Amino acid sequence: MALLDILVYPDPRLRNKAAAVEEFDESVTTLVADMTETMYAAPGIGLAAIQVNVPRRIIVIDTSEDRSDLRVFVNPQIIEKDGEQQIDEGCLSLPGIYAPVDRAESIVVRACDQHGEPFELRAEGLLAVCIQHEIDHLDGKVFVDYLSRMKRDRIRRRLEKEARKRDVA
Ligand code: GNR
Ligand code: NI
Repeated sequence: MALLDILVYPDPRLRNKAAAVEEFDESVTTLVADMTETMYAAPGIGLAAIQVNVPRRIIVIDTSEDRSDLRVFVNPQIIEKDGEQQIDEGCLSLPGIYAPVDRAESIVVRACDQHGEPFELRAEGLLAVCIQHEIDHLDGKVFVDYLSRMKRDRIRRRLEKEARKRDVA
């Protein structure tokens, strides 16, 4: 297992679009194990492969309190969306930034696990938000894209300033 580096906004590599997994080989199970370790260590409730600079359609999520409910989504597709909800979202690629985003309240997602086994899942609430947030990453999108240009610019300047401080230290 290995801890992976998480890209920080506005890193242009967060704009890469992830390609579907075609072959469920050891590279997939190894990446899932490393992403899981990285998500729990961060700590976060989800992680998309794009955030660790691997442009493949792979997501890990655990929204449980006691970190006992790992879910793996390979090639996820939302096939149904219903209702609306808005919660303050955060992102491991935007440390310290939180803002509300409009999302579907309930979704049905079709995906495969890390071994290529297909499944469908109905999700609501925080899990549904997290799945939508992670699939956005796979399409090169981050949640601040839904905010106004002014708010996004302010966030970008703040994170750039913090990155400069880190480089000097
Ligand atoms: O850890 C995370 N928390 C979170 C909170 C509200 C909505 C979405 C998320 S996902 C985020 C981890 C992350 O950046 N995944 O891409
Ligand atoms: Ni994120």
